[in-house]
Amino acid sequence: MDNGELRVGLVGYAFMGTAHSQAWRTVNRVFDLPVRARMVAICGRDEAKVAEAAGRLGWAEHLTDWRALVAREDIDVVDVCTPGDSHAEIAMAALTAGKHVLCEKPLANTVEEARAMTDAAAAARLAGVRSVCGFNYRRVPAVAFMRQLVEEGRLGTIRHVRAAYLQDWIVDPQFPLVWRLRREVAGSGALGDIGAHIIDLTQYVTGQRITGVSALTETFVKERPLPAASSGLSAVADTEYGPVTVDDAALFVARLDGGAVATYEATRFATGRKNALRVEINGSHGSVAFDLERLNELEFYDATLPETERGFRRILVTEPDHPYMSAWWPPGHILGYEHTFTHELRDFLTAIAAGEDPTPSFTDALQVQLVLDAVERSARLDSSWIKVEP
Ligand code: SOE
Repeated sequence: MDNGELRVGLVGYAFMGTAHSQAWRTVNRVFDLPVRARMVAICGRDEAKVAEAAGRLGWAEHLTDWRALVAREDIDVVDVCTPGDSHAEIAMAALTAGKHVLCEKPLANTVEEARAMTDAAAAARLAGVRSVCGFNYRRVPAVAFMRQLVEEGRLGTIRHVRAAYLQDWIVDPQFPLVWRLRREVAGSGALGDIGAHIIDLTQYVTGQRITGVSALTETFVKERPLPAASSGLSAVADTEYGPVTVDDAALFVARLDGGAVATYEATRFATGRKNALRVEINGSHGSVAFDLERLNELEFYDATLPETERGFRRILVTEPDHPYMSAWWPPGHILGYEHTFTHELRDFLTAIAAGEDPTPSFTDALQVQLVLDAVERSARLDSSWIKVEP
């Protein structure tokens, strides 16, 4: 840290790199924080593309070698927005070099890698170096408020958790074999990409951990055109195809350590559903439901009211007393997807300045990885019950 300034380097400039850049540009303009972030350098393999991205996204410099970025004296924070196959190497090198690390989700492609990253984070913590995993949906104000309601006991004992994350961007069998459909790059498919979000979100909101699962996964389209062949040439007879090596959909039931039972569904084949994340939690005193397509709202059913006055009501989560909202607009002026990343950075910078560990930690993210691994093992064993390592 230099004069209350944290100098940031970001690796990756695609969807997540763009979303994070927006948050780095915004965070100190919205929140009054004890430290300021300076956007020093962005890194990517393609020189022309990363140079263009640096200008467009607001980074002072660009580099093509992440090792050079991690070695720089004038970098305090490394933000990892690459595909999963490089998370472990980059994050561990950065931690070892004494840089605070924000790593996109899922933390890694395997439990082994996630464990090594967690060990590296624990060692770095001794030197005051912080690490966090980017489960950004925790930072939707309505989700954070849902957690508050659970913590305050407004739902009583939680019995049911119902979570679904539905997309449809690969329904077309001619959609190319992009990196997210290759196991060696992405680790898994819908499971790790979007299933990881609902695993983290439900555990965060309920404060309960998944202890065991019974799962099934499916890959509906087993071969797809290779990306190079798919641009305009996909109809020609010699189009080359490659195998899809990840799941298109993953479904599982689970038990949580507080006694709740849960269902999870993650799919990229829910035709018409673009990015539909829905979670419902039922407790002895009430229920809450959240829907990402209406992310400023929370449905709340309070079973402690007289029977004649009960019913799901819609809370618009935009009051100054709602999480994160006091820094934004007057009540009723709603937020969107990108704000979750700004809130993530607000919490990360606040924790660094306070000398505290931000959440979700790499340990929390390792636990999500253990659930992902249990789901895959269960699916391979005809949906047998698989316990998740505590
Ligand atoms: C995949 O389509 C994806 O972009 C995820 O990788 C993100 O984590 C999720 O927020 C939206 O969907």
